[in-house]
Amino acid sequence: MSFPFQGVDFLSFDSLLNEDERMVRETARRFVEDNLIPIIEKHNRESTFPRQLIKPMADLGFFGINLHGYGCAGMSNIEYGLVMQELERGDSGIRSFASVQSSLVMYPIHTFGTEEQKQKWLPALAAGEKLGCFGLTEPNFGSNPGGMLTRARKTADGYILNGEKMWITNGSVADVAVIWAKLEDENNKVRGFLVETNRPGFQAKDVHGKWSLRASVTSGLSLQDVHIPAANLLPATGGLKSPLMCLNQARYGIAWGAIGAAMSCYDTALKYALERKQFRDQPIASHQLIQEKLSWMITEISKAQLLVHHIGKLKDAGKVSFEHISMAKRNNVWMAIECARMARDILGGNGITDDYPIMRHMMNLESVKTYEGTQDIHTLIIGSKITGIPAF
Ligand code: TGC
Ligand code: FAD
Repeated sequence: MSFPFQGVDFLSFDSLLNEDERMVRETARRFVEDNLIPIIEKHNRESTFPRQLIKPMADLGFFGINLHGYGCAGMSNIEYGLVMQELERGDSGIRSFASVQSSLVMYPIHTFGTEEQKQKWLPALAAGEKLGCFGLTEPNFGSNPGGMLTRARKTADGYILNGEKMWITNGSVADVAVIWAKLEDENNKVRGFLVETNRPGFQAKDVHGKWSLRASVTSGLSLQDVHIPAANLLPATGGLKSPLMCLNQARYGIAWGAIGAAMSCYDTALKYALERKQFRDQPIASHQLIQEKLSWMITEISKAQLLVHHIGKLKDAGKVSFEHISMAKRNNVWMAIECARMARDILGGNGITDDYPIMRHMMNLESVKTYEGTQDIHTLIIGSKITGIPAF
């Protein structure tokens, strides 16, 4: 059972939003209420990705939302964040899908691609007619992608790629993979390549048995002598910094998304606590220990909202640093997991079932804590900034 969502706003956060931003959020919220919430528990149980949502999400402009031109919506970073918040209030896996398509596939093509690559891919990706994935992580190189073993070698008319990528969201449903590889002919500099997934030698195999992000596709990729034309190199990529720039876009969206998951848990717990009665026929919300948990949640959610709003404004002004984004991702995902755990506790036995969304959010958030830089890697990124000493 889930309760209709009214929004969570303790500090008049909405007064910081303009009319367009509120309207975008309402559109995303309605989409999630009408299309995602009714089907998500079934998809989560069956571990299937709800493909039927791709077209409606594309029609609402959710892919490449903060990019300009080429069929993209060209919205502000606050609007982008609010959409991610609402999607993740539904499910982290659906937000993941949108993050990868937008921030990890469309953004690199938009930022590092040729005009021809942009014309070919961006309108189709924005319309959801083509899907993409982002291959950075490898079986033995996760937090330390700079150690990657995937290699590209120049040929007369293009490149040959060899390597393995692991934990790749959308891997087996993608039409195009943004693959990061070291180019042997350029002293092993990291470059980005567009690899159509139907090329001989490219294989994607799904990871099964996940207890987290069950409504999202996660795959391992294998590239065995995959030939691509020279025109598939993303020419403006150069060094590890290029994929890390893509991660900033996605991490920013995740920082907003995590608030959505936390809001869902808080809202469910509050409504449940007001209805559920124990001892002297009193709602459990009347007990001080329950109020303490709810107070903690609303305080942390409110602080998290202010953090991402400030960072969104900095991003729009071109003044954000990647360390700012690390702080928001690290704090907000931690906050959301703590909210999920407290909310689960408030629901007692009911909290462990999928009659309520809490346990699903909690399990999803375990992945969100790990991907796009683990909690501890973001701690070290902040530590490196303030001390000047990289401790990785
Ligand atoms: P390091 O020497 O520190 O950095 C190399 C160069 O890059 C610069 N840089 C960044 N630039 C832009 N944005 C960032 N976030 C940047 N971080 C670093 C840095 O200034 C340097 O520039 P330059 O000019 O000096 O060359 O590199 P390192 O090898 O020591 O690694 C640093 C570290 C550990 C922080 C980095 O590798 C890291 O962030 N590791 C975490 C890996 C990660 O997040 N992987 C995510 C894979 S994708 C994914 O998870 C998708 S999940 C699906 C979904 O989103 O839903
Ligand atoms: P490791 O790097 O092995 O880390 C294991 C533990 O060691 C962590 O706690 C970490 O914090 C800690 N650790 C590592 N180094 C240090 C250090 N120097 N100091 C202190 N502690 C350290 N990747 C992609 O490229 N594309 C995707 O689409 C994608 N989607 C994903 C989807 C899911 C569901 C998941 C789970 C992962 C996905 N990833 C993707 C990969 C993700 O980015 C990595 O899992 C993540 O970067 C961590 O790498 P790892 O799993 O290899 O863990």
